[in-house]
Amino acid sequence: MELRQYIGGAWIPGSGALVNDVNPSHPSEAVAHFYSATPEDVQAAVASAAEAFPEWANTPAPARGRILARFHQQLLDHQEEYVRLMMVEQGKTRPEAEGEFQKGVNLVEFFAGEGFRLNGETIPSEVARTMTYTLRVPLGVVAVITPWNFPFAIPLWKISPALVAGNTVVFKPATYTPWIGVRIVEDLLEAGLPPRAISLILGAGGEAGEALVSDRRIRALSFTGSNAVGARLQQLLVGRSVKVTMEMGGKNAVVVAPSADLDLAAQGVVQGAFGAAGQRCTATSRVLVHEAILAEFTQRLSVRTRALAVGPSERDGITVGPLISEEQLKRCLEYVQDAVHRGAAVIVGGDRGPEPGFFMQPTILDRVTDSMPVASEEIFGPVLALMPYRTLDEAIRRTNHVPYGLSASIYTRDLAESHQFIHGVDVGMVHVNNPTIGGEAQLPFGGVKASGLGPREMGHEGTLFFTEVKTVFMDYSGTPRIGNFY
Ligand code: UN1
Repeated sequence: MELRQYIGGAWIPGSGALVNDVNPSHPSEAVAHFYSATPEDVQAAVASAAEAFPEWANTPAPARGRILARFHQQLLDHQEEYVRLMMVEQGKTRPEAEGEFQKGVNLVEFFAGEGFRLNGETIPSEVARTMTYTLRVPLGVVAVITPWNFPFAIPLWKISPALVAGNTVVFKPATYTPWIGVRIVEDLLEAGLPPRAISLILGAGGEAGEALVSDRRIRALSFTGSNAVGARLQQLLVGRSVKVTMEMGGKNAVVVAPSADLDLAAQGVVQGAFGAAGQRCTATSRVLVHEAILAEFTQRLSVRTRALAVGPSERDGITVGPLISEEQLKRCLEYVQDAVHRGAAVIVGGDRGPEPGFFMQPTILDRVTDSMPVASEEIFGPVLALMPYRTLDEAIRRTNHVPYGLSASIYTRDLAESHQFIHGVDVGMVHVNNPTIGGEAQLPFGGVKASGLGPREMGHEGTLFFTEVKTVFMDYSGTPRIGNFY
């Protein structure tokens, strides 16, 4: 299967290098291939989006929302195809792919309704017979660059608000998951989106993304991905008036307090640490356990972790699929070896999986200290650092000691302790008796410190990012403005 880009209202092959789209459960199987976008392809995509902008911006917002509502129905009609693509292209297990599908369609459903809610405000003026109010207007061409770990939901949570707000989009999905990107664009077009309101570019490595972000015609960038790529894109934007929202790394901690329901906590930590094979920015990668319950909790956590089944995502009973690439697998193994070298102990896992795909055993490390890289750097794989703590203040301080601030969670039955934790942790999202992962379409999603830049995504705030405020002074007095209010 050859995948094509969508530029200027036509499906065309890229003119750059050949890239194989590989099944990470069976790396010898090429699922599809494509030819990368060149900088000229990218420029053509931006030019087409710029031409399409005025007409789309002038389409009433509820009508834009209705196209998204039809798109929502298209996605539902093609559910099985998307789920299978997430399994073969990304390596998700079926329940994980179904979960991501549900989340993605919820997002589209929410943003379709935003067409009815692009409200400005009326605000009283200082001046008699003058009406002052704000309008929410679109920005223009926006660039959407998305990662491979949520190849369905993340594009939808960026493209849907961008379109409903009246922008035109140039979308670059991750190199590892181009096919899902192609299907999303096909379904948008079938739903009635004007052909040039979206372009799709497929690129290998950084070239296409950098050409996109370097284009002076883009008015906003919505990016999810690594801190390294995020920093590079920020450099390309220096000195330009481009709105930015970036969602990057995490090093999320769960605190298990003495009063916690230990089974619930163990289940939540396993889900947060090893779901999606740990390849999510919200993954639980540290668990701080009160010393009084350390032995008991470690035992329950280990039993649950050993019960996970690693293997090809399509096989029945598999609960942990592959990592995305050999490179990613090596990186995870190196973190484990480094931690052991520094004095940590592997208590579960620690090695590759048993089969040829990019599999890694879910791994728990004990005797970890805060200064080890495994306890402070994002790993993006199924590796969990287990550490004891003594006081809640200490647990909060250590939760905060990393450069990231995406999400955190506490398992406790103590209400005061919950509130102290909520108040004390420096993160964008905080959970009580819940894993560190996940989000809901209508709730703002994102992090502080190195985890993010710019406004939150999802929810109404996610829509507002893709708009500008226009302040209107409507003077119906028929007299010149005098006084101090200029
Ligand atoms: C989730 O936790 O279910 O890249 C979503 C990521 C996040 C999405 C996480 N942007 O992992």
